Amino acid sequence: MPSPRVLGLVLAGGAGKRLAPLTADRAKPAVPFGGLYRLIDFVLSNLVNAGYLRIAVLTQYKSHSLDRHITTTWRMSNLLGNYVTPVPAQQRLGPRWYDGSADAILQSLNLVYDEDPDIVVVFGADHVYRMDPRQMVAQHLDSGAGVTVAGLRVPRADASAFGVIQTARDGRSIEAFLEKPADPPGLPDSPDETFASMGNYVFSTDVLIEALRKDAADEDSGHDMGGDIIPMLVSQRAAAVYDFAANDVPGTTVRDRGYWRDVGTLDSYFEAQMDLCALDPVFNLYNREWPIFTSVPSLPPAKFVHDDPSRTGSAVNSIVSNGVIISGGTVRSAVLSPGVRVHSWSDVDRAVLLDNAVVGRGAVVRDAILDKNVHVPPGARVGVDKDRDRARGYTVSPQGITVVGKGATVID
Ligand code: ADQ
Repeated sequence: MPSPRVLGLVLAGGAGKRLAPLTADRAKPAVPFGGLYRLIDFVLSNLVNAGYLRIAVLTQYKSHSLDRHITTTWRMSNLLGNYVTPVPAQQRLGPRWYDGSADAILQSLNLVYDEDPDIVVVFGADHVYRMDPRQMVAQHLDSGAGVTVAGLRVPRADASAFGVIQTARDGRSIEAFLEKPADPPGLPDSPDETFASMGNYVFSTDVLIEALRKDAADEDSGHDMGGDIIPMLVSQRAAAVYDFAANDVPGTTVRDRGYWRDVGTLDSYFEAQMDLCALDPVFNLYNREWPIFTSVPSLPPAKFVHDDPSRTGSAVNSIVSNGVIISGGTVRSAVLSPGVRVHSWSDVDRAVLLDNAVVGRGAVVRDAILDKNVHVPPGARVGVDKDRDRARGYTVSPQGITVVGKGATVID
C-alpha cells in the first residue's frame, strides 16, 4: 500500500494565560525551553522526523516571535513542495479572529483542499515529548476510525486539565470523551489513574471536513477540538484511541517511552526543565536518531572562569547554552539560555535563566525563572523569600517558583 498523503496542522494559537508573565509578549508555543528551544520545536521535530513535511502552523495571539522563529528555523527547500508555514487568522469567514481551535481549522480549510491529503494530523504546539506519528497514522488506517486521539495514563488528580477518554471493552474505540471534567473517572484496572487526551488527533480528511462543517452550523458549540469535535465523533462511534505509551521512537529506550509533559503552567514548565538537568534524564535531548531541531544563535561557546585561579566559575547538573559566561559564580540545577552572565560569588540554584539574563556579583537566585534580559544587581536576592518576591510584584507559582518578567531589574 502506498504511503498516505499527510498534511500536518499544528494548533499554535492558544493564549497561554497560565504561563504569564512568560506569555506577556509571546505566544505559548514560542516560550523558550531547554536553553535553545521553543516549545513548538518539539511537535515540529516529531512531524519532520516522521517525514511529514507539509505543515501549517495556525497562529493567532502575539504571534510575532513565533512567526519569526518558524520562518527562520523551519524554512525548508521548496524543491519538493515541502513547507512549514505559519498561518495567521485568515478571517475567511468574516472579520473575526478564531473562536476556538476547531474554528481555526475551519477558517484554514483552503489549505486542506489545496493539499488534498488522505490524512490530516492535528497536533497541539505546547508539549515536550518525542513521538513517531507514523505509528499513530498506521493504527488509524488499520482501525478504520474517523479520528484517532492520542492518550496516556495520568494520575486522576492531575486530569481535570485534560480531555478524559473512556474506552470500550476492546480498549480501542472511545465510548466517552469528557473535556476537562471536575472529577475524572478512574480506570477499571487502576482507580487512581485516568486516560488523558494529549490534544493530538489523526483524522481521515473527509471526516474532519464534515465534522467541522456540522460544528460550524451549531450555534451552541464552542468550536473547540476537545470540547466539541471529538465528543461529536465519539457520539457517532467514529473515534479510537492511540496508546502513546506504545510509541517506539528510534533511539529511545523503554525508560523514555511515554514521556510527555504538558508545560501549560509555570510549575510544570519549571519541573520539565529540572527533568532535563537530572543526572540521568528520562527525556534525552541527545538522541541523535530522533533529533529535536532548533536554530542556534551564532555566539561563542560557553565559558567558565574565575579571577582566583584556585576557584572556578562552575555549573553542575545544568544545561548551559552558547554565549554564556559563568565567571566565578556557582550554578546548580539550572537551565541557562544563550548569552546569560553569572558573576563572581553569586549563587544560582534551581533556576531557568532565559536569554541574556544577568546575575550580578554576590547575588542569589533560587527556585526562579528569569525571563529574557532580566538583571539581578550585585548582592540582590530573588526567589529566597517568597513573601518579599510577591511584595516586589513578582509572580510566585503555587509550588513556590518566582518568575521575573522580561527585561526587569530586580529591586533589591
Ligand atoms: P487545552 O490545551 O486546554 O486542552 P486549547 O487551549 O484549545 O486546549 O489548546 C490546544 C492547542 O490548540 C494548543 O496548542 C493551543 O495553542 C491551540 N489553540 C487554542 N486555541 C486556538 C485557536 N483559537 N487557534 C489556533 N490554535 C489554538 C487540549 C485538549 C484536551 C487535551 C489537552 C492536552 O482540548 O482535551 O487533554 O489539550 O494538553
